[in-house]
Amino acid sequence: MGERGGRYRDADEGSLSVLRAQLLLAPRISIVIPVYNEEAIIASAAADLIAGLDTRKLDYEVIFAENGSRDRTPQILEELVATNPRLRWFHNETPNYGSALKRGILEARGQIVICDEIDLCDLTFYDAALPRLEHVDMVVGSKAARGASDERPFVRRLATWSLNKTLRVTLGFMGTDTHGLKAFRRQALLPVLEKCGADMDVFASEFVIRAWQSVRVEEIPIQLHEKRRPSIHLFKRVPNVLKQVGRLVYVIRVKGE
Ligand SMILES: Nc1nc2c(ncn2[C@@H]2O[C@H](COP(=O)(O)OP(=O)(O)OP(=O)(O)O)[C@@H](O)[C@H]2O)c(=O)[nH]1
Ligand SMILES: [Mg+2]
Repeated sequence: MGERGGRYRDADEGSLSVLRAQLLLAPRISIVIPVYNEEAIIASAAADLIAGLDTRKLDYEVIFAENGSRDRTPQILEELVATNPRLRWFHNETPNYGSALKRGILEARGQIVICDEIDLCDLTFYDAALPRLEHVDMVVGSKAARGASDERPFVRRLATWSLNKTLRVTLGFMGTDTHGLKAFRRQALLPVLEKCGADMDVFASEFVIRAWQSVRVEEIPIQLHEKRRPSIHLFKRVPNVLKQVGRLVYVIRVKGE
């Protein structure tokens, strides 16, 4: 009994000190960036982001959530993480924006998580959002709010407008944007994340819609300037988005979950 108890005590103390070490080592901010076939811009975008974060003397890690890439993105990520201990990445076989983002958030260790995109890496959003997280749980960077500007082609702005309209009418969404930049307090949003069942493009929408329903959310306008044109053909994404939004309406409105 004594020995067993002692072993348990040892194990507890061991895991407690590991936990303590992890908490001490954990950076304050985790930046999660889903990436897919980004060999053209990933190295330069990562370098610019890191330079901006270091200039601001932020305590951070960057998690590249990669899945499905068929180009040199994985090799480039491997090289990047080998040269900088603040960088991490993971890979899954199937391309899926939502599951990459979700896994990245779950792997994040910082008290604060910022979800970014490799063609944005907008540090002015970080500057505006971080102080606001003293007062709210989530800050969404909206490309459709008053004061925002969106340089994307008309058809993509129309797609964003249509999606937001659909989410407002069907799900009572109160904000103006669900995709793209967001910063949040990890502990406050983990219960929200657990409820999210959508993947692909609609995961981000479900996450933000559910956040509006249960935690303090604030939107800030952003100036959207992509470093390149969207890599995925817009129209191919529409059927899946409609299917997933339909499922979301059923789950939230009909089942009340
Ligand atoms: N892991 C992963 N990342 C993806 C996938 N599709 C896109 N991404 C990443 O998500 C970010 C945004 O992708 P874009 O191709 O710019 O898409 P977008 O049209 O601007 O996205 P919206 O915000 O939905 O309008 C980039 O960092 C991409 O590399 C995917 O299937 N898997
Ligand atoms: Mg983009």
